[in-house]
Amino acid sequence: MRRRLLLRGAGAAAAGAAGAGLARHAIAQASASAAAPRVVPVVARRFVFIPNEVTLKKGEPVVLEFTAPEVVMGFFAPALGLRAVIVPGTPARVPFTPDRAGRFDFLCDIFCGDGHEGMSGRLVVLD
Ligand SMILES: [Cu+2]
Repeated sequence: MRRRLLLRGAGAAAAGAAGAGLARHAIAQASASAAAPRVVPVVARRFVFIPNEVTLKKGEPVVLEFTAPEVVMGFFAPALGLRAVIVPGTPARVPFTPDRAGRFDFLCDIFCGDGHEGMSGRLVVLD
């Protein structure tokens, strides 16, 4: 339940930050315009995120696109309220527009094996 709320909150925050109402958001998704957010691919494998550091720009909408070739993985950035479950075979897309600069750690929050506890990364948001 908490997971669902977090995801919903993150989506609403991203849409709000982009200044888009629901209708505008739908239109933006339907058209492949130049304003389409930058897609940042991240692979989650035992026991690393590749890349494990992603640099973003404040105010620039992105979609973090996670894939997990091996087993189910989690992505959780608590300070940003972002979370996703990454299922092999299905990319997990996390739309996100950073609204403040800083360094934000993320981690795998689904047990994936002996190295799970050390599986982490960082989003670096520049001004
Ligand atoms: Cu894990």
